[in-house]
Amino acid sequence: MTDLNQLERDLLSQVDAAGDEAALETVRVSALGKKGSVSELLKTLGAMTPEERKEHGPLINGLRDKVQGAIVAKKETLAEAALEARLAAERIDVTLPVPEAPEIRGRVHPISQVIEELTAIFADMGFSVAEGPDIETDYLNFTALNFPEGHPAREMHDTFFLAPDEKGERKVLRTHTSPVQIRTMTSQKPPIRVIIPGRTYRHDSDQTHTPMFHQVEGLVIDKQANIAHMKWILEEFCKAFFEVEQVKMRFRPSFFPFTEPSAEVDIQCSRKGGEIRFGEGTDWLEILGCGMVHPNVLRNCGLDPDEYQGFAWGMGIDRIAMLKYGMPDLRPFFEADVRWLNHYGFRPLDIPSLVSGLTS
Ligand code: 2NM
Repeated sequence: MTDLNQLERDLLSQVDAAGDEAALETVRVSALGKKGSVSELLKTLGAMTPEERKEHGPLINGLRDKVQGAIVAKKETLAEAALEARLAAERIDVTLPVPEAPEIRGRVHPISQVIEELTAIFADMGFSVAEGPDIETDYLNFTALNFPEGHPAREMHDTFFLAPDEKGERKVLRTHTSPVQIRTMTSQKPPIRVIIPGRTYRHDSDQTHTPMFHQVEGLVIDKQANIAHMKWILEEFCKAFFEVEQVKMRFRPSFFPFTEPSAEVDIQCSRKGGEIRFGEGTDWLEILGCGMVHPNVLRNCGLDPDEYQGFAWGMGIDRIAMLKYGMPDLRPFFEADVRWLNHYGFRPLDIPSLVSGLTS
């Protein structure tokens, strides 16, 4: 008959001597595993008489419980010691930059950011945003806007034409966002105050032109809307967008088929060492075109020019983005290069607003 006291001392000292969790597991298997010393003893209970079992059962079960308890306790001690050792060995360099969380790792394209910025500015002045399709009818892109058939201004737009449909109608990729102004004037009653940012297309490609580019146009129609209102809106926009206290603007007479009178607008700037600054200097830079909406355009939209008048303007988003953020070349805008986007892009949570600041 096995000496239970001796076996208990042996097993408990083996548990105590185990230096790590692997050694402890070996001891556990040798005692409590299928063929372990304690398990073998438990099996002998089956062959005993009831009297023998009454005597030996509690002793063997007691031994099993004691060994099991010692192993559990030892396991905890070993785990704590292993953690202590790791904490002592590992070091964190708290001066390293914190890696960005996945949800803020992407970058917002400068054009998207600038659209958000100018939307915030014009929304603050009571404008809403309108949108329309990139593929337009010739009527909405030209005719309704007072470009007569065969007028040279149509050719000046370097239009992309789609193949004619079964009725012989040739759709176009819109050459400006102005067709959306027509859609707005024919579907909404004045007073109208909208801006229309969006993609536009012209068959033109060089250092400063891409066949697809972005425009934002604005339109105000009311009974009394006049040039003074237009000048104020454009000046407030330029100050807010370029984040300067004051800008000098120069309105040069120009021509657009859809406005009369028409003007091109320059803003004063300084150019030192290739850097452009607004609100100072003696140079001029053209940034937008504008004018009073032509009576023919109003009539084409079912508005009576004797009752309603208004003004409109248009500017290149890509161009004002380059000016504001000091980007020298237009082409990388559309090359989808993540290195460029990491440099010039915006953090997804830097949402422009006039309250928190357009740019932070
Ligand atoms: C420009 C310049 C001047 C313009 C005019 C209109 C409309 F529909 F009201 F006639 N929309 N956009 C306009 C006027 C656009 O872009 C340089």
